[in-house]
Order: sequence, then structure tokens, then C-alpha cells
Amino acid sequence: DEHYDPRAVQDKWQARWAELDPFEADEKDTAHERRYALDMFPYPSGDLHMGHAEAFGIGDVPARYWFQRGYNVLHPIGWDSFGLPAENAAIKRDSHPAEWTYANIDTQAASFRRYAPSFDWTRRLHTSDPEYYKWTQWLFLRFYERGLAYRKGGHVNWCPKDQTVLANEQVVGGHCERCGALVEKRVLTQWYFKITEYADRLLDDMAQLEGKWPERVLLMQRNWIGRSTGADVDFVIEGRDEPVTVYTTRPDTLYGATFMVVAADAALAEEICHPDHRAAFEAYRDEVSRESEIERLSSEREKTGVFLGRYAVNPVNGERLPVWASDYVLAEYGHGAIMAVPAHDQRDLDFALKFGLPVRVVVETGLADPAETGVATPGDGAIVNSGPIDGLTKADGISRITGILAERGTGRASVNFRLRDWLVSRQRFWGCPIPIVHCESCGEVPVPDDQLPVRLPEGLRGADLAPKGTSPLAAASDWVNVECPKCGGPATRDTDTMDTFVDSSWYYYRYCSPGYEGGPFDVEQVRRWMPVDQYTGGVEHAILHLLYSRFFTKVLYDMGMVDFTEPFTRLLNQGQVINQGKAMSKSLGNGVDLGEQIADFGVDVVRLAILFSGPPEDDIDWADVSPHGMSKFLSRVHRIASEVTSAPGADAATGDTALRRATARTVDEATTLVETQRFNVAIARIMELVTATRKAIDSGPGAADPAVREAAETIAILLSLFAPYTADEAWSLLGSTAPVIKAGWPTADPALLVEDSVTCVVQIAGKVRDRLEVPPGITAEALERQALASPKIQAALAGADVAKTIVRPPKIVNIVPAR
Ligand code: ANZ
Ligand code: ZN
Repeated sequence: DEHYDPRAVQDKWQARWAELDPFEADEKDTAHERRYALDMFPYPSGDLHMGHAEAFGIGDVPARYWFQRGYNVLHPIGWDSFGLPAENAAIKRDSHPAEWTYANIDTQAASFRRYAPSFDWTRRLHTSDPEYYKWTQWLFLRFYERGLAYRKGGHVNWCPKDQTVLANEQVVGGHCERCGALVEKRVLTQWYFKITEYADRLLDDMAQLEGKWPERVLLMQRNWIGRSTGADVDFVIEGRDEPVTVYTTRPDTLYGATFMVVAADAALAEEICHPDHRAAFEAYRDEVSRESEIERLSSEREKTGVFLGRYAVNPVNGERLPVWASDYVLAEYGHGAIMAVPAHDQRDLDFALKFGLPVRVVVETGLADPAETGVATPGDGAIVNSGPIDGLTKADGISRITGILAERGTGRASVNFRLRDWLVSRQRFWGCPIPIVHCESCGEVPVPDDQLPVRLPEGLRGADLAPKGTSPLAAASDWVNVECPKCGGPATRDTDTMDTFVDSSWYYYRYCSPGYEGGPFDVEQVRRWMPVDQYTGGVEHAILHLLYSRFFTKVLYDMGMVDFTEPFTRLLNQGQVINQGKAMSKSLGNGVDLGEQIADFGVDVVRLAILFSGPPEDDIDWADVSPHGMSKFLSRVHRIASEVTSAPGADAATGDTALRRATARTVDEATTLVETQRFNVAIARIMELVTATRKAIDSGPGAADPAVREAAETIAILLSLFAPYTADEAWSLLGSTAPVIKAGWPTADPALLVEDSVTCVVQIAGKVRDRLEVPPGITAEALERQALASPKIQAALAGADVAKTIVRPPKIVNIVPAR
């Protein structure tokens, strides 16, 4: 039967694959090359949607390619299954977060089975399973022992809607990354991971990723870590014993400092404030504490501040600088205090002009006086008004003044990072409990390894989980009150749970040995499978998840558990699926439902439409996609396979040479295109081969020619990366009983790749007048003769004399007529 029904084909092969499990990684096999293809694991919020279809469709291509090449491939799947939405659903429905979570996981798993990425289902994991989070806790304790997990009080980001703290990475433009609420600042004691200790390595190791990760992701990470080099300068404060240190990237402008500014919310501001100015200062500070981060950082806003009634002494010239407090200086960066150089720093200039403070130019940039124009001049130039460094450039001035300060002991070169430690505790229920006990006499006591996992308390559900600013776990008194593991005295469990980004920082290690009970992973298995060869996922994780995973990997390296320092060798960020030029949303009514698309067209059409629409990094506008076109193409493939009449194993060498050349070229190009992730172009090449094969059947050597079989088999194999159901059906129509994934990857006979003619362009005075088919090895003389003999050229010259010919064999001849 020639009729192609994509959904029937799909049902048939889905059942076969479930039986065969052709995608299991083989732990014991050491004979074949190994590859690890990883997709960012899903969060179980409802069923799969178009975004999943795109991400997992793209991630499946390299995995299937490696399977097809006969490699031993690890391509696992699991769920990032702790998190707030489950908890919010449980509160709304008066149920337990686990119910919603695991029901959604089942739904997604069934949809994945149908969508059919080449997953190894035997390695499936869920981060909310006690067997998994036991090891998240184990890792927390190892971090704790190394001083990399610690508790401290201080200003933290607080989401008033979710009623929990957030990491800096989870605050986007001043708003909660999850719910969009305006983030507030609170002073709380929280758990942190000391990622700042790894700042240098997180930056420097990026050299390994250059050219393999998208440049924009590397840039975002670099900016987030934000290494800046400059100097610390100590200023004596009149009437105070201790000096105040400021961090500056421009010590060359030290002579241009005209005042000092301390962060209004830093302890330092309160400490140095003169008693006469206290009332004004406190009023101002209270105002600042109500501001959001977004307001504080806005450069458009008018500057605010108060004088603290103190003077700092400039260490290089003894000048007295008034000390102010303001919100534009951040408490948590550098030393929370700055020397203000209004002539050369815009923020300082705005402040100076607002409060009538002096402006002194110390770098001659050739631009107008900042005091007049209100525009600071931050650029390079000759240093002036600066004693011993007059006449120097910026770079020389920086090193000279840093040297002078160091000699006198009033300053030193310094490096600062924008990166802050990672706040990992959350006041929510559905997360991994922090395995620490607080004892009245012993303080913080780690839960011993043999008592892990610390399971979530039972009995809490629905309204018990409602956010109240403290962790819901605190209400489970039976669970909270325990004996101190150290002294046996009364103690209480830590009631916070971990940021779910902790769970996802190591899941790809667990996949290498999912049932392992001797640790988070079997070191031997990880040595064999990792690092990940190809990681596919959304660019929204460009900072958070990827930075944290890189950090975890470096800690594991220091612990001697892994022998590499970067977890993901290659990274691909797929684009988004949009519709009618806009992100899909309920309010716009432009949503596209994956289930409906699959019901209408079948999985292969959806996959192919996604992969053919453009480069994988680009957004896909579903309005521009043609499922009908894809469907037609697949039925052409199906028809070719059903029409081949030569027997399996027929000697292709006896077949039609032109078609054989087309097949060889397609194999050769598709291989390179898949390896360089130009999947859409690879599909276009397959389409061309389908057209050539159709022609060979209809108006060429016919369906019995062995070259036609060779082409049809090649099409089935290449197509298996993009439309696996149709590929397998075509493959079986061609007479095979094994699935196409076992068919190997074709190689192109080099003899068939040699072109027997190339096209030569013949121009007259730069204008193309003719095209000639010539042998690739043609000589300049022969080519010139042939070009001049061409009837079209003769006609175009119309008898004019030839002044000169420029011949570049075999592709170009340019004829210059005499005038
Ligand atoms: C004097 C100066 C003169 C500065 C000049 C800049 C230009 P990055 O590159 O981000 O490290 N600064 C230092 N600590 C600060 C804080 N806690 N809050 C706000 N600003 C702070 O920027 C370093 C520069 O930002 C420092 O160099 C300091 O201003 C300011 F022509 O010092 B500079
Ligand atoms: Zn104790």
C-alpha cells in the first residue's frame, strides 16, 4: 500500500521501540566510542508544550546521529521536580505538592514517549525523590565541611509575593524571576554557597569553552562575574581611629576627588555619622530601605543623600573631603564607600551639581568643562593638577599612583567581583531540607551521613504550606525537635529548604549511575561518560543554572571526584517558538497547542517543521511554518521506499552514476551540516536527494536501478535524525527487520565526490554574458579559447577588439573590450 498515514506509522513504531528499547546506554561496553547528549531537564508544569517540542527535537538530533554512527550514547531524561508552582497548586487545591508533581511527570513522560526523543528511560530521575535528594544533602554537607556552605546575616532579596528570599541571580531588573513581584530588601540570616571563592576560576576556565559555547552566553557569564581591577585607597577620617577604604578603578583621578560617599545602608555610614547629623541621616536611611533595587540603580533618577558631618583626608594631598551618605553607592560592592571624582564620573557629577560640591578636572580629554556641561569626561588624556603624575596617561597614572600609595602604606592594587555568594536557603516547603541541626550548646551540627536523607515532614498539606515568611517546615514540631547528633541534648532541625538550582546543579552526574548507593555518583562511570558532549537548552539559563553547574563541577574537582573542570563541552541554546511574531500567550490568544499539532499532523511533521524552519538558535514563528509542506515531503519519502524494486543488497556500483553522485554528495554534506548544527540545511539537502530520486524513478533509470535503492536507503537513514517514525517505516519498506537506528551511518565513496565538471562564468567588462561547463583541471589557454569561441560572447562583443582577457581557471574569464 502506497498510502502514507503518519499517525498509523507513529503508533506502530512507538510500540516497537518500547519493546526494543534501542536507546539504552551500555555501561559495560568499552569497545565503542562514547557520547553524552544532554537536554536541560524539564520542570513538570502541566503537559509538554511547543517549547519542549523545539528543545527536545533539537537535542535529539546529535543523540540520534551518534546512535546512528554506532557510538555508545548516553541520552537520559529526568525531572527537576521540586519548586514553587507545585506548592502553590497544593495550597489552592488543598492537596500535597507531590500529587501535582508526579501526576504532571506522568503526563509529560507519556507525551515524551510519543514525541520520541531517543531517551534511555532506565535512567530516569526526579530531584524530589528521597533517593535523589539524599545526595543533594550529602553534597551540601561536603560543601559545609569545606567552608563553602555557611550562614550569615545581612541584606537579602525578599519576594513579598512568594514570601521567600531569592538569590541575586533570581532577581531580574529588580523583579522576582518567578512571579514578577518587585523585590524588597530584608535583613535576615541565611545559608550561602561561597561561589565567590571560585570567581577567578569561573572566569579563567571559560577559555576552554571559547568557540564551543555561544559567545553571548560567555559574555553574560563574564559580565555577571564582573571582574574589575583597580586600587584600594585608605582615607583617614577626622575624629576616628580607623581609616575608611574605598575601591576605585581610577586611582589616577585621586587628585580630582572632591568628596566621599558612603552607602546609606552600610553599617559604616551609621558608625561614622556625626551625632549632630544623626536624625537627618536616619530619616534618609529609612527612606532608602524602602526603595527597590531597580530604583536605586536607575541613572535617570535625581541623586539623593545627606552630609554625615565628617571629613576624610586625601592621602596624596591632605585635602579635606566632606563625607556624604547616598543610595547610589552600594553597601555590598567594594567597601561600600567611594571617593567621588565628579569631573570624570557621571554619577559623582550629578551628585556634585545637585549638592553644590566642587568639580575639579584632572584629566585633559579635550572635551568641555564637565561643571558647565553637566557631562563627565571618563576618557583617557593627559593628567593635570595632580602633582607627581602630571602629564602621564591614564594607564601610567594608575600604576604610578598605585605604587606611591603602596610605598606609603595607604593603598594597594585590588581586584573586585560583581559576583556575590549564592544564597541557597528558601522559606518554602517543596524543596530539599537543609541537613543541619541547631543545638543550644553545640551550635550548628551537620546531620551525620548515615542519617540521610532528612526527609520532608509528613502530614503537611494545603493551607499548612501557605507562605508566612518563615518556613512551613517549622510547623511540623515532631519533625523539628530532635536530639543533637553531637551531645544528645535538645536541638531543632534547620527548617529552610534549598534553592532548586542546587538540585539541578548536579543531576547530569547522577544520570551516569542513577541507582548508585555509594555516593551521589559512581566516580568510575562519571569518568567514562563525562564531560557532557552536547548540552541543549534555553538561553534563559545562560547565567543561573550554567554558572552554578560550573561551580559545582569545580568543587567536585577539588574534592577529587572528577578529573575535569568544565561539565559541558558544547552548548546549544535553541530559540523560542513564537506565533505571528509574538511570544505565545493566553492574553494574545496566539497559543499553539503541541497536542493539537501532533493530533493534526503527527510527530514527524511537527519535528521536521521545527527543525527545517531555520537555524536551531533562531526563534521559530509558527505562522511561517508549513506543516502541510512537511507532510507532503514525508509522503514522497514513503512512496519512494515503497516503489523500490531491486533486492536488498543489490550492488549499487552497477547503478546510475548521476544518482549515485547525488547520494554521495548528500551524505558528505549532511554529515558536516549535522556536526556543525546546521540542521535546517541538512534537511534541505535530503529534500534535494528525494527530488533527484523521484526523477530517477519517473524519467531516469527507473525503480529497479540499484542506485535508486541506495538513494532510498540513504534518505531513510539521514531522515531518522529528524523524522524518526517515517524513517523507520521507510527502512522497513526497504526490507529490513531491524530498526533504522541499527543501520549505521553511510559513508560517501570519495570517487563519487569528485566533480566532473564545474561552471565557468564568462564576463565582458565585468558583466556575466555566458556560463560554460568545463573540466575542473582545464588550463588557462584552453579556457580562454573556449570562452572566446562561445557564440554568446561573439554576439555580445559585436566585432569589438579584445584589449585583454583575465583568466582564472576553472571558474572565471573576464574579457575587456578595446574602446
Ligand atoms: C573613582 C572614580 C573616578 C571611579 C572615575 C570611576 C571613574 P566597577 O568597574 O564596576 O568595578 N564604586 C566603587 N565601589 C562602589 C560601590 N560600592 N557602589 C557604587 N559605586 C562604586 O566600578 C568601580 C567604580 O565604581 C569605582 O571607581 C568607584 O568609582 C565606583 F573617573 O572611583 B570610581
Ligand atoms: Zn549539641
